[in-house]
Amino acid sequence: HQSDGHSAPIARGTAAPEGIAGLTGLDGLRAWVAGIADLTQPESIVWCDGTPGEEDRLTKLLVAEGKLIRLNPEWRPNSFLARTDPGDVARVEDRTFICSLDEQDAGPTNNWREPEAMRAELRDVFAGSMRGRTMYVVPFSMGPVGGPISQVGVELTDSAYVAVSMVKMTRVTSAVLDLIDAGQPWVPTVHSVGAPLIDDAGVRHDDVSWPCNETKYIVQFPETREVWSYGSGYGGNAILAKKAFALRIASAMARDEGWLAEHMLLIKVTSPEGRAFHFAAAFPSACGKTNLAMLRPTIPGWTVETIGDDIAWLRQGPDGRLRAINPEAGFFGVAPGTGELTNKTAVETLWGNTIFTNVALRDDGDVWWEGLTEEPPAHLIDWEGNDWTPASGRPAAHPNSRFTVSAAQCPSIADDWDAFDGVPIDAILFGGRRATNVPLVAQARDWKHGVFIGATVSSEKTAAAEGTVGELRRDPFAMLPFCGYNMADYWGHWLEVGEQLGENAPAVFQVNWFRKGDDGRFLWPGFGENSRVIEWIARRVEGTADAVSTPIGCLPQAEQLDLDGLDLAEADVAELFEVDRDSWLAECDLTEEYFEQFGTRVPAALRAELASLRYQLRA
Ligand code: GTP
Ligand code: SPV
Ligand code: MN
Repeated sequence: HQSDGHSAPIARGTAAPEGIAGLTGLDGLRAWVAGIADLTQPESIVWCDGTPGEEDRLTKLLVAEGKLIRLNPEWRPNSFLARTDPGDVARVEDRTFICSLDEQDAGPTNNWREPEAMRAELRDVFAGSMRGRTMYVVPFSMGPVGGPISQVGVELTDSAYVAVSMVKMTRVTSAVLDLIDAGQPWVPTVHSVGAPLIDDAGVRHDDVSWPCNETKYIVQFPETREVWSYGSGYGGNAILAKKAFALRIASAMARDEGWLAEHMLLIKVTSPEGRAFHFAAAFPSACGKTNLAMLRPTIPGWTVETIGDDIAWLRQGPDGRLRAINPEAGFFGVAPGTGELTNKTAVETLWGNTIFTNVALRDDGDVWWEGLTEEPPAHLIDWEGNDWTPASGRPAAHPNSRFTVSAAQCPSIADDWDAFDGVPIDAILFGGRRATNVPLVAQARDWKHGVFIGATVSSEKTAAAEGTVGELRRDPFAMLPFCGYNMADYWGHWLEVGEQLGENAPAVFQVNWFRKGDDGRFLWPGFGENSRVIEWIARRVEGTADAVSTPIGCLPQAEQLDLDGLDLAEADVAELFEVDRDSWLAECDLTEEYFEQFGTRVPAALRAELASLRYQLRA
């Protein structure tokens, strides 16, 4: 694999989307910026440095332009509401492309386009796409600036909303320019909302509150480590440091360099005896990462602290252990369902300095969303700007409405959340939203079994991506929309990392907070009560909790999971842990069918795990 995207020179100022090959150092950065400006023709160029004064200037500008609504500072100081175009509310997976040189390297789960053909298309749509707008140059670090697991990049965007979001979500600082000046490789990302203010005839048009384009492109070139995004202003489509760089591009880097870039939260768990553990957990979008990251234990003596809520980069440290950082510096979290009873820590984090997108506006100038309080206010302006009352019969906030806030503002943030060398990982958890089959918790027998569990994660579809909510879909490692290369090769990479780690490999668990009874109600109370499961996992890591071996892994032995004070029917508890052999055999058939599309690239070890599971289920 080509791992150095900075080797082949290109002509400067050609304005063509050819990557930054050869453009190292500050001169290289300036030449690239000039080239993109030639292509997109912005009215002006502004270099961002992430200072508070700059954020203040940008939010004031956005308010003046009608793109942000300033919330009542009495309730929500320095906070804003953005309302998107109703057609631009989530990631667009069918317009997300992995443009590897070889189609097989993108694999069957990604949309692939031939890189040169895609470059030609991009050149077309980006030509003049920033006319009349300002292009912001946003240099950012993913992870502590200069850290051994960190990386730097630059986003060019014609959206001030995106620039401000980047400042909250990453470390935007001119120190990044010093690293680039010193020759450190950086990842170039280009974003345009695709709504020039000046048309081809040179006529200037009025702006709208949420500029975007019906045609969208979210394009990753894994070999040259570039991102191009067009037509959307929303979340993962536009904040390119996040899913595009930190997962799609970084996963390709990680494959080539022997580390892991994952859709995982990170927490620090401390036992009543004061022993600290660090866990990483992969759940698909809108399946509970932010909630687990901010968990408030209901059991005495345990504390859980937040390190990250969405993305983790993991690398073997000099001591042989797997160490992880949160490459981000903020949370872009799901608003609906976030309330005092479910995630009080998030509610407290959002006290001010927050940008809300697509939530409802209260008459007193504060925000509201479903689940913030039990009873909705009598009147609201909904996410589309229309009057709303509880009788309206539709949600007031969009189901994928979000908050953007700095991690440092989180009251449960761990003291080691931005540790330069990362934190040592004791356990990895995989979870999904499964109404049936998957028990509350199970431990993998070993790393290979853990990789099999990760590879077969499935979940009911949520509002975080466009499509039908509720359908079951496979989402291996919660990375289906985020893996920048062939998913089967990615499984192989995980197996290799396990070999490399040897006895230092973390323990692996599967969890499911979402199992339902026949009557459709959740069998498990979830949220803070998930601390009971966290406790069992920590005790397993420590070697002080017993388990029962089943075909799908090791389940807690009766009495070993603390259910004290929970009002759970015995039958419900039994159902939470039920391993139904027939349904699992049926699931094995589906897994075999799922593997089919990857052909011979499926690692033999995973086929062996499937065979072994079937064998044990039949026994
Ligand atoms: P992304 O930001 O899209 O990656 O999502 P996420 O994985 O961080 O999900 P998040 O924590 O925002 O939760 C999504 C939804 O699931 C919210 O509406 C939560 O209220 C709900 N949820 C989270 N944890 C639990 C739980 O333990 N039980 C139940 N029933 N719902 C939960
Ligand atoms: C997700 O969908 O997993 C998110 C939101 O965390 S976005 O940043 O839009 O990808
Ligand atoms: Mn996510």
